[in-house]
Amino acid sequence: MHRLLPDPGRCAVVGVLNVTPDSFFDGGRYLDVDDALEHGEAMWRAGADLIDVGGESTRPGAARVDADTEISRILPVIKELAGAGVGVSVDTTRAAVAEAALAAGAIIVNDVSGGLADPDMARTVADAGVPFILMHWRGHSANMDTLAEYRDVVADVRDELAQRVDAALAAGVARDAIVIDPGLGFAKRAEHNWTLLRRLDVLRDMGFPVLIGASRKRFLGSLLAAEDGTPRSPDGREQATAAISALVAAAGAWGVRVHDVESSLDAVTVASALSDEEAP
Ligand code: PMM
Repeated sequence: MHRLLPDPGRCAVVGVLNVTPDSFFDGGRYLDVDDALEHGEAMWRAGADLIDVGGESTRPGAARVDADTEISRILPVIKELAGAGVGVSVDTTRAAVAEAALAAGAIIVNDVSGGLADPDMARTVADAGVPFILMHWRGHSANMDTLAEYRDVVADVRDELAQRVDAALAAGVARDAIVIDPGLGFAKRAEHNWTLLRRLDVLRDMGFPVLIGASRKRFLGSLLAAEDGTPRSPDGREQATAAISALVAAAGAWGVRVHDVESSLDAVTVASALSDEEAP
């Protein structure tokens, strides 16, 4: 495992910090730098292994912002958090944003496009020598829901991720710096997400740490819908998120990316006790 990748001896917990006005769950909550810092530090104190800071919403249908806006949102937050000793990843699809974030103290690049959105991304990450989280992605949020067509979702996601891994390696990213992520909800309908979660072994067999981002996503809202079909609101999806954290930890995920650190930390701790005969 790369020295900059958290390796806490259980499934890692990555806390989400979106400095955006429009992310589906925390959009608008942390646009103010002080609010963002307070929340980031609180997640870190609660035991997060990494704080993932993003400045562009990827919610379905979201419009893009320009790189300068993205940088101006996240840079002060990353500088302060990293300066306070917090481990920070940057959630961006742009090489210029990644470069600025790394210069400000981020130690990991989380690219939801797996390097596909910006041809300079993989080289930028390789030059910096930092870990690279490659998520499965087929297109920007404005039209991703139209791209959810698969022959066999598990095989297709595996093969498309393998192409992103090959491109990253070809650009000079070290093998031990790569983390893969199936990208739940990105060009995927609920049934695709469930099938991918059922077959995590296929992704694990690719030989890289696997990150899962299920936190409060739409497929949990539809699973927990009211009798009249109204989806459960994002605020009511936390217990289901923690259940997924426990289950994917038990299935060997390297990490979970979540909005609520406490509940998922408890969940992955339970999973690790169950799998460890030395535990109490
Ligand atoms: N999901 C979102 C954003 N970034 N990054 C990774 N690696 N995996 C994900 O599943 C993922 C991500 C969207 O959720 P948010 O709006 O709550 O950040």
